[in-house]
Amino acid sequence: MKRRAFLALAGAGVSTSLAGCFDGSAAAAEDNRVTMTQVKFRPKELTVTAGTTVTFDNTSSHSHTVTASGLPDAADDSEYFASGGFDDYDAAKDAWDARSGGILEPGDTYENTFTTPGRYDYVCIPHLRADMVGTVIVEPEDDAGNESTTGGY
Ligand SMILES: [Cu+2]
Repeated sequence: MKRRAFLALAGAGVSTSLAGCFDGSAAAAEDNRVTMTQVKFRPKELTVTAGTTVTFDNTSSHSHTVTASGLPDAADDSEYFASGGFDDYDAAKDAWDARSGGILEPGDTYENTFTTPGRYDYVCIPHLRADMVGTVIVEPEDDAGNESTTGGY
């Protein structure tokens, strides 16, 4: 009887430490997600592996945009990303000025899959002056397994 109780306790201890691990996993899953506060992207800099889809989630009560401000050296034009699906920054800016698209209202999300390693800076157009900017760092896949078989730049 006593031994059983001890085992139960030991089991509880194991569960507790596993829960700690799960917390870590949850945090890892969050790594592919950027939230928007009043005038900030969080995290400001996010590092992902090539092929990762990043979700930008407007968790604030303000309207924002996710608009790439520059392209990494390795990327071609197809790597441009912006909420609203614009082809370049000027198009996104014009759309914002005209309130004609690309706006992420509270609760809206925008996703982009980053396929080419490099540094991707982006901004929130309406809050650029408040320094609402962010960066996604895309690293090559760890295992060389299928690396660069779809290159063709
Ligand atoms: Cu904003």
